[in-house]
Amino acid sequence: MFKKVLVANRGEIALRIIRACKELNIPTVAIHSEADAITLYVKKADESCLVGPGPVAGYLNIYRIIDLAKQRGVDAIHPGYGFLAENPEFAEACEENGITFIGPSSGAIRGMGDKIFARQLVRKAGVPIVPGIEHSISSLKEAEEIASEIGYPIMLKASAGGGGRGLRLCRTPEDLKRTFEMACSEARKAFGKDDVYIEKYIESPRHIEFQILADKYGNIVHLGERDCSIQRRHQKLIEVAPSPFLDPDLRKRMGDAAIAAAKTVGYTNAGTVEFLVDKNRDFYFLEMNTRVQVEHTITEEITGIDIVKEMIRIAEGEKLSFTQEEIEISGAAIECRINAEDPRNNFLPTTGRITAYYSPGGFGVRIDGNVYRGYVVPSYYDSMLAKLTVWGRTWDEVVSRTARSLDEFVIRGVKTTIPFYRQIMRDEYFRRGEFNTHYIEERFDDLIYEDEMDRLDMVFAIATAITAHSYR
Ligand code: MV4
Repeated sequence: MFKKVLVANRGEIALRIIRACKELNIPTVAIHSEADAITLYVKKADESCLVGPGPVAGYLNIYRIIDLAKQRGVDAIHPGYGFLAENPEFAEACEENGITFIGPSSGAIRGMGDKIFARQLVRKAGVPIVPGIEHSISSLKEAEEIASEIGYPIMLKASAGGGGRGLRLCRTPEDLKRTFEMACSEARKAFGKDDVYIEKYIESPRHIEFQILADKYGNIVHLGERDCSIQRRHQKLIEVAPSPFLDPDLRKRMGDAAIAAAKTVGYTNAGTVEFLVDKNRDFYFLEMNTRVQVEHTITEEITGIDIVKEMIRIAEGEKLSFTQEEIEISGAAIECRINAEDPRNNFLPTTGRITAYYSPGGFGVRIDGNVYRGYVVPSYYDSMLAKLTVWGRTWDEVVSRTARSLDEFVIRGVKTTIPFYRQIMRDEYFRRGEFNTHYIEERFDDLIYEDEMDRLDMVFAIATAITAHSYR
C-alpha cells in the first residue's frame, strides 16, 4: 500500500479521492490555493499545503507539486480530472521522480491526446471510426477536395483538441471556406499546434462512453456505459447509466470495441472510451479520455465498484479482482451536475455566498460536493457546486427518485441548475429515454419555467415581511 498520496486537485474530486484513500488507510496530502484554504477537502486531508497564492496557477504547476510531494514523503499522486490529469509531462515528471502517477502511462496519455494518431490506432484494431481522414490537412484546397469526397456536412477537428474544443461544423463548401483558416489559427492558439482533420458529421448522435479498468498484467474490463447526450455547448449536464438506447447486443459490441481501443496503447488504470451512436444504431469511436471522469459516480452506483479505489489498487500493482463475467449491472443511475449557473440567463455562471444549503437524502441518493452554507462561490473555478447521483432499481424509479431529490435540494444565495433539472425530470421525452445530443436545444424552449417560489422561499419572505413590519 502507498505510504502517502498527494491529491493534485481541488473541490469535489479531491474530496472523492481523499475518501477513497481513507477507506484504504492511506494518509493524504491536499494542495490548495489561498482561496481554497478553508474548504471541506482540505479539512478532510491528513496534511495540506499551499500550492500557490493565485486561484489556478498552482494547480497547474508541475514542479511545485512534485517538490511538495517530495518534501512530504509522498509516493503516489492522484491527478483527478481537469488541471494536470491528462498532461503527459506531469505523468512523466512523476515517473522521473520515482512517484507513482495514479493513472495511465505518459505514453498512453500522449497517444490518446493526439486525436489523429488515436483514430489511426483504433481503426487498425478493427474499431469503427467516424468516416474521415487520418492525417492533418495542409491547405483549404486539400480540405475542399476531401470534404467533397466524404460529402457534406463535415466536421473540422483539431488533432490536439478534445471535449468540445476545436470543433467546426461545415454544412456547405462556403462554410468550409469561411471557417478553415479560423479553425487552424484557433487550434494553434489553444493547443500550440494547428493540425486539423475532417470527419463526416454524424447527425443527431447519442454520446455514449464506456468505462475501462485495466491492470498492469493485461487484464482489462469495461464497467458498462454512460449516456452523456444531455449536454449544452459540450458541457455535460445530466448523465445516465445504462443508456436507455442500447440493447444487449449493441452493448456487447461496443464494450468489446472499447476494450480493443484501450489495448492499442497498452492502457492501464481507469479510462473512458467515447462513441457516437447514430439513429441507425451504428457506433463510431470518438476519443479516449485518460482520466477519471466527473460522471464516474453513476457507473459506481450500477456496478458497486469503487473506481477511485480500483485506480489506487491498480497503480500499486494489484491485479483486477474481478473478471468481465463477474461484473453485473444492477438498476439505473442518473447524475445531475448542480452548477452555479442561471438557466434563464443563458446559463451564465453566478457567484456569491451560499445562504442556505440543504442536500437531499434517502435510499439511493448520493451527494458529491464541497460546498456548504456560508461558502462563497468564486468566479475563477468551474461552476459545479455538487453532483447529485441517484440509483434506482428501474429507469422509472431512478427518474422519480431524482425528481424527488431535486425537489428537496435547497441552495440559496446563487442561481443554480436545479430548477432546470426538475423540469427535465418531468419532460415526457426524457422520461421515455428519448434524447440525443440535440435534446437541450430541441426541448429547452419547451422547458421555460417560472421561478417556483418553494416553501422555504415563502418562509423567508414572510419572516422578512414580519420583521420589517414589526420595526415600523
Ligand atoms: C462529432 C459529432 C458528430 N459528428 N463528430 C466531439 C467532442 C465531443 N465531446 C463532442 N463531439 C462530437 N463530435 C462528428 N463527426 C458530434 C459531437 C457531439 C456534439 C457536437 C456538437 C454539439 C454537441 C455535441 C454533444 C456530443 C457530441
